[in-house]
Amino acid sequence: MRTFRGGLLIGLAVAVAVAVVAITYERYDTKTLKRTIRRGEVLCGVNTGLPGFSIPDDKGNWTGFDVDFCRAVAAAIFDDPTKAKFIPLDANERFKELQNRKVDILSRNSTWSMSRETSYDLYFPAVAYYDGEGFMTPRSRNIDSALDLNGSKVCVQAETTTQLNLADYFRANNIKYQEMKFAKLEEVIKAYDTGQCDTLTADVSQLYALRLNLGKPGDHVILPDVISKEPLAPVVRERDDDWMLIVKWTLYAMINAEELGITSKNIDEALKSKKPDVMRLVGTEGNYGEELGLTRDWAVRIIRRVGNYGEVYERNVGSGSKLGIPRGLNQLWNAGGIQYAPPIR
Ligand SMILES: N[C@@H](CCC(=O)N[C@@H](CS)C(=O)NCC(=O)O)C(=O)O
Repeated sequence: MRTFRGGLLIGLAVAVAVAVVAITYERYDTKTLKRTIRRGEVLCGVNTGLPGFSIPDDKGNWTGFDVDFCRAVAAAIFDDPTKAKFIPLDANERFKELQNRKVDILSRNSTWSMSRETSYDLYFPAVAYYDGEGFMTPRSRNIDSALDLNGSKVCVQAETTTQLNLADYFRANNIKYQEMKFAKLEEVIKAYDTGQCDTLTADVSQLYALRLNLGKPGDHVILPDVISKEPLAPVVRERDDDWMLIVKWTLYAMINAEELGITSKNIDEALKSKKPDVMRLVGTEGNYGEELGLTRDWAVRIIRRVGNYGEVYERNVGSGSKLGIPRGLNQLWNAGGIQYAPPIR
């Protein structure tokens, strides 16, 4: 009886030890790709609600440019864009939660800056959207240049690059203003919409998005001035190279597909193409996808399920959307913009 009880105790101790090792491994395994495949879904940190970029409808279905990028990563890995799970993160918590492994990737209007890479131990693999900070004012103020904002009350969200640029710009131009800083986006919008402040500053793409949610969107103008560089990029943890490469090349596959004229509609024809660049992208020549830890048809999966860069841009924030933001800098390099993907070869 005693040996039976002893055996039981040893068995229990071994089971507990195995469970502890398994949990620790799951938590501290730095290989996000392995963890993602094991889990069967990509955990994606997105904005709490920004039309055109990431917003849930009343049934909890997310749409937007940043959302589609995560779906493209899920398509590359699982051939299934629905294998992306969206976790809303506000400006303050986003980088900490990525570090804490709450998400595998941040796809959330986040500006790539040097200090964010160095001080948070994070990595911004490639620029998904070239943006810059701007201003919105009520049309009734009749202001058409940021240099005429003297004496304004400017609403801004804390823990953003926006807040720092605002101070720099007004100081450099010797313009007086009153900063009205809020922790939450809802507070910023409410303060602007109720007239507590008479100017709202954010990245220009975000001004287009936020204007849609105001009481009377037509009563507000976005000034032409752009006061900063805001290269918005997905973010991953450092020292996780396999994962970083998948995120980086998912974006580059979408940009290269647009450059080569391959869309979600004509992808089957592209599979029959004899053009070397097309063949390498769609995997009928070479084994680029396998070298990434995926399959040969990884890019086909992205393009078929989600689309090329231009398709994603236009339907979410461009001409096919309520935002209607001109392509501008986000046009391809050979069409007047600066979106430029290294070649797949
Ligand atoms: N690109 C800037 C600004 C990004 C940002 O967080 N903007 C605010 C204002 S539009 C936002 O998206 N807030 C949503 C939230 O915190 O829930 C940055 O990376 O700091």
